[in-house]
Amino acid sequence: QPEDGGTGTAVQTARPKLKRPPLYKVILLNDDFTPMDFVVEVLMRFFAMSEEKATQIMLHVHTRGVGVCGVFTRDVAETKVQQVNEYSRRHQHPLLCTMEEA
Ligand code: TYC
Repeated sequence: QPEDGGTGTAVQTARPKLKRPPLYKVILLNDDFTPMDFVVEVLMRFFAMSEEKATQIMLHVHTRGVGVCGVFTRDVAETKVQQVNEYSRRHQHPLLCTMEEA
């Protein structure tokens, strides 16, 4: 414990504990029915991807079964998942989005 210039008084050394928030991967799942161009549109709309990047991710999910759309704090990830799933349902596609801790 440091002292205050020889007075013998203990000085508080406040060290604010800065924890990084946990991050979550937003994951897109493949299915047999959702049209490829709808998936690309979703990725562009909700993840601000270029058409090229969105096409790349869509094809990855199509061939591998799952793919990461992005990594976000919990609230943002939850919102993205909800937006994608609601939008897909509203357009009558079974496309599913989920999240897991990174
Ligand atoms: N497998 C779909 C098809 O052949 C395309 C697709 C890609 C669907 C990615 C979902 O997350 C997905 N039309």
